[in-house]
Amino acid sequence: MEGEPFSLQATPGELPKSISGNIPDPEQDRKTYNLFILYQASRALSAVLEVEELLELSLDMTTEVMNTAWGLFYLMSEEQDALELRKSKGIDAKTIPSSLHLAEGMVDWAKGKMEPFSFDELIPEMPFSRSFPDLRNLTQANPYFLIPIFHQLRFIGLIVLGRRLDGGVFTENDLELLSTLVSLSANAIMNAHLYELAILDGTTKLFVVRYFRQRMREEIKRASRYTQPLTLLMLDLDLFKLVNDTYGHPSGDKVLADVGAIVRKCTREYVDIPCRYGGEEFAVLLPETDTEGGYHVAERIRKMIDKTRFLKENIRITISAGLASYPTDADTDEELVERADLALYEAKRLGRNRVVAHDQSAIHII
Ligand code: GH3
Ligand code: MG
Ligand code: MG
Repeated sequence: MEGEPFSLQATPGELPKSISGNIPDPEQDRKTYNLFILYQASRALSAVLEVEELLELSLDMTTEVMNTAWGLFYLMSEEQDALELRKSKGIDAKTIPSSLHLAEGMVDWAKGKMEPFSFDELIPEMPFSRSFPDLRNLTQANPYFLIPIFHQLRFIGLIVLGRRLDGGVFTENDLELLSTLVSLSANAIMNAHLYELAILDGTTKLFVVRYFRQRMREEIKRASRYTQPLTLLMLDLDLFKLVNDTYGHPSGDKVLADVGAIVRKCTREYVDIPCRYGGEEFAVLLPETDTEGGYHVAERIRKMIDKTRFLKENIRITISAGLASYPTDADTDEELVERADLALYEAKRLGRNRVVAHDQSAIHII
């Protein structure tokens, strides 16, 4: 029955939510069943590119295939000093620790372990309890199994599972399947993570220029094929040097991160392409958008930055923007950048904190 939680004792035809197809009977042919689950899992994982979505899918699959009441997905923090709760399923996230701090020795301990293990096994493992004291806070939730996650021998996370819904215990086969399922997930998650690292700027979380340029070439081709307009915004923070000089470079970086968040908020996810074009310069490509539409987006960004107060000193920052559209202002990506840049220059010249559009004949202010 589609949509029902999947159990290892499922009768043929029962389907887990995240895995579809006719499931072989695990009682009759365990090998075929395992292969089926892993095949479907790898297909499902390869269809997803985003880390957040992959975490959710992995936890869904693990809890469904193992038929557990609930599950938690902890992932290693950027600082590598704690496991952070990234996804929970079937349990109120407020009742469980949002992070598990790693003390010395924990990673080595986990490396020696590498296999799923039951929570009960932990109690006598004193080195583990000592080096991972936060784990005791999980006891209330009554966890059943823990699965350390490794990627190329690096400890990257932990899945915690509750009791099985049918009251059964995990068999050797379950644990083998679980290990392989989790390592498939770990590969997909790390690949997506590395991809995100490669295409996103660390400070602003906007796309890097190299990725932006490639997308711009593709989007111009697409716009030409479907005779659709496309608009490019170039934005530059006003008198930003002053912010650095007054509050220091790290504070300047904090402002850039907040501006990045505003730019993301003001643009369409998965459609528009916002990028950190240079130090404190941004570019946003707006597919299927003409000059008027682009002007509104630029104004939205400009206004939101204008009314936001930054840093603990509550400082005001403004931004100037120039825009140019394909095909009215330019035929190629280089021309588009050049025209939008000219308009931006004009916005600066006219006194900053404004949006200027380039038009085929001349620069003018809307
Ligand atoms: P305006 O654009 O309004 O003409 O003045 P401006 O002071 O912003 O001038 P410009 O755009 O030329 O300034 C660039 C300044 O931005 C120089 C530098 O202090 C700052 N900046 C550039 N990149 C970074 C960065 O990555 N981090 C920080 N904190 N500051 C940066
Ligand atoms: Mg500037
Ligand atoms: Mg600049």
